[in-house]
Amino acid sequence: MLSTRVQDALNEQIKMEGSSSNFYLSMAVWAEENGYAGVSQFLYKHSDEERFHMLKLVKYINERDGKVIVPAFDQPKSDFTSVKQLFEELYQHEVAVTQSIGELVGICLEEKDFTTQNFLQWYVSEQLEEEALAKTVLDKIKLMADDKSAWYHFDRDIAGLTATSIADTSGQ
Ligand code: OFO
Repeated sequence: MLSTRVQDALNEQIKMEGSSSNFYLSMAVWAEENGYAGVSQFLYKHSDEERFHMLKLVKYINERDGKVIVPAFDQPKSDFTSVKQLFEELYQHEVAVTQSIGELVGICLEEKDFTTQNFLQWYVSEQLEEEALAKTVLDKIKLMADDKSAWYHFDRDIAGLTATSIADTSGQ
C-alpha cells in the first residue's frame, strides 16, 4: 500500500516525465523543420523514452493498488535559436529531473517505503546516463563551433546515439 505522500509524489513524477516527453517532441519538431534530420531522430527517440518512463510509473502505482492521476500538460516551448541552445535546455531539464527523482527517493526514505525506493533506483541510474549523454552532446557542439563539415557528421551520427551507448563508452 502506498502512503498518500508517496503516491502524490509519484503522480507528480508522472507529470514531469510526460512533460519531458512533450518538451522533447517539440524540440524534435523544431529540429526537423530546420533541416537537422539526425538531431530530430535523436529527439523523437528521446521523447518516446520519456513516455516510457511515465508509463513505468503508471504501471507501478497500479501494481501497488494506488491511484494514478493522468495529468494535463502545459504546452511546451516550440522555438529555439540554435541546436546548441536546444541542447543547453535539454541538459538543464535533465538536471531538474534528476533533482526531482532525488527528492522522490528522499520522500520514500522518510516514509520508510523501501519497495518504492528500490523501484526508483532504475530512474536514478537512467538519469545518470541521460545527463552524461546530454553533456557529451553539448561538449561536441561546443567543439564544432562553425565547422560545417563537423556539423554534417554530427547530424548524421547523433541519430544513433543513446544514453546506453554513451555509458558503454565512458565505462559506466
Ligand atoms: Fe525520464 O529520463 Fe530523463 O528526464
